[in-house]
Amino acid sequence: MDFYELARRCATHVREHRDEEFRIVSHMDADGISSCALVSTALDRLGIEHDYTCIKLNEMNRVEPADNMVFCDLGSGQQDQIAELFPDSSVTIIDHHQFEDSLFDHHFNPFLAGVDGGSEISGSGMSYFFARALDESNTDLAPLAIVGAVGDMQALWGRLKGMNREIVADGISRGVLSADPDLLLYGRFTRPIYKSIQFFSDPPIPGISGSESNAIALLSSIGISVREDQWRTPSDLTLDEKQRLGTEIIRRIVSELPPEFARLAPNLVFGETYTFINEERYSPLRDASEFSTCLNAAGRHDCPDIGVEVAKGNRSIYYEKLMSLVRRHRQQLAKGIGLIESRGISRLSHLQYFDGTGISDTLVGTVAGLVLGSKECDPFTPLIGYTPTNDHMLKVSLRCSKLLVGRELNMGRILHDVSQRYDGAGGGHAFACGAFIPHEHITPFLEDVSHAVGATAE
Ligand SMILES: [Mn+2]
Repeated sequence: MDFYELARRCATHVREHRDEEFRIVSHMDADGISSCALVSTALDRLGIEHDYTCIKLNEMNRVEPADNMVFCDLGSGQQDQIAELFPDSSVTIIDHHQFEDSLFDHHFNPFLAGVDGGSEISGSGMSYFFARALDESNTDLAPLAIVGAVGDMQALWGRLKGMNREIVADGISRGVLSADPDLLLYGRFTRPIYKSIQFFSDPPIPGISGSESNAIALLSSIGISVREDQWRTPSDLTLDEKQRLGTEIIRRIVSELPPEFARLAPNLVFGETYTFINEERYSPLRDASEFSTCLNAAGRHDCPDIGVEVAKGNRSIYYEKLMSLVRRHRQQLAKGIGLIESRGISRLSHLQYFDGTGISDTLVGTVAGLVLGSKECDPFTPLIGYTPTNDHMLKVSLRCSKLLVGRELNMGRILHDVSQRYDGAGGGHAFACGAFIPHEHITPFLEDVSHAVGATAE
């Protein structure tokens, strides 16, 4: 089935019901929040009355039915449940996840059109194409689709691909975004350049990652000043300075990298960055990746609606609230890291892990990612953190270097397979994934994961 035709069908369906009430149901992560904001804005512009709710995947049974329901960034894999819970609603599904059978007539999913929803288009990308089918002039919403794609890690090797490229092109010609060859440093508009280098950790820069003074020394050794009137951010660097800095970072990384990784390392240093031109000069919302982190923080702290409102362009009070959630997020992560530093990291032959009891199950994965970049860890061995959930299971979160993915390691698949053996469930991305398993199985579970990693390394 043609991709655009699928979008048109859903759009026509929604237009036909425009005088009725609508409810948007979306996922609680950055992609889901962006999706929700996109669809909600498109409905607003048509004068369609609606409300919205962003949920966790296991919360579908808490959603109240409405005459018309639009599910985004979820639903394709929950069609049986949706049919059962909302028998009297007219249902539209806009999603990018894999599914078995399509039960609904108004189902917009890339896999129906032979497009890979894992790497080429996100939930918010699908929502964008739906919004564009509703009204061609909705191309000004392209930045939200890019936020979701980046949040769903679709720029894994430094650059968006597939259908995402069409959105980038739309955004550029509409004058709302720019896509530029750049250094892949986090905090392009908000951090002093030396901080961005200090926190660069995949792969680590020998002697530099984790050390503020060495990061400053690196910059001065290649003649880049860290301060003018105020601290310079990565975005303040000239193209020539960026090239010099990137080349030096790669040189240092490669000097201590196992040779099989050396070929891939430049793709984690140089890539493409996405700038939202209409956002203020030093706002975190100006960069796709930081915007997505802000929305993520809103979701993880149970305030997805604040993220949706900011993404819809409602700034002032919502922006202030979002920034305070981001600050709370950072504080809790720092507390989590401190906890793990005092507790220490344990090791198996091909896995490292920590007991994250005391860290919330929505944050343990992010903490694992940050701890993996610290001196306590081997950067090229996957790291697991686990913590109890409210329903008496253990949440297991795993992070590993993207360079391992380049060597054909898919941790999402490994966690999926191993968790099934222990009455659990899991999956996710190749380098960032998780599982839920019963407490009593944690020790053999970790041993099996370690064993599975060892098996792929041989
Ligand atoms: Mn998604």
